[in-house]
Amino acid sequence: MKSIAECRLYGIVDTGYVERGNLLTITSQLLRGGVDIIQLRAKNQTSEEVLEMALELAPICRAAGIPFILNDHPELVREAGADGVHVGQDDLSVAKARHLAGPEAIIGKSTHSLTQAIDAARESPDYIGFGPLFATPTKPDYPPIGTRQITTVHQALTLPIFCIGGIKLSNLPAVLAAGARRVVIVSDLLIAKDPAAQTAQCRTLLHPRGANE
Ligand code: 3NM
Repeated sequence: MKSIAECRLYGIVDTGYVERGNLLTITSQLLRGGVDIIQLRAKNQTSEEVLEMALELAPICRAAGIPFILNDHPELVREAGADGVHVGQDDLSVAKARHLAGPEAIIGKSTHSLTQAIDAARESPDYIGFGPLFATPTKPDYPPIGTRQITTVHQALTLPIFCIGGIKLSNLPAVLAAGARRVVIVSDLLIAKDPAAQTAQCRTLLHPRGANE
């Protein structure tokens, strides 16, 4: 399986955008396009539903050698065959998530400011999210933090940082120019006419020299 250090393009399959019956298809399209890591984000579904969806998606991610992360639900990671869990600022600690998900699990944490990023790094997650950079309907209640602190957060921390929030193929060059090395892209991949092609184009910008660079 690809290590987090190798991952630059993080795709989230969000049930706010993808109907139940399309989950497997869209996940395959993201994988075909060359996404490096995938998360299942199902904010309005029960644990049972999340488990059922995860059990469908985990095998195709595993077959592709791509880490499969659950948003919340650390207690389901092992049963779902997932590789890790992503927790928010208001969720349980990284240590608690690791305890529930298992010692091998990848643990990610959301941060929404430089201070939160520095505090989160002290909890030793495997990566952090940093955003939202721009206003986004996917997470509407969070004030955008812009791109000015991207360089600073990379100077301050050594762990992998995935910039997130309103990132699209169209603004990805500017986000990279502002110092981002890794990004999460949700709606721009999911609502694209051709999600695999959109993913592939984003991937080319993030891995300019090829596969694992
Ligand atoms: N977390 P899109 S922003 C799920 O800042 C999520 O922590 C964010 O979706 C954070 O690519 C976000 O469609 C939404 O803007 C990202």
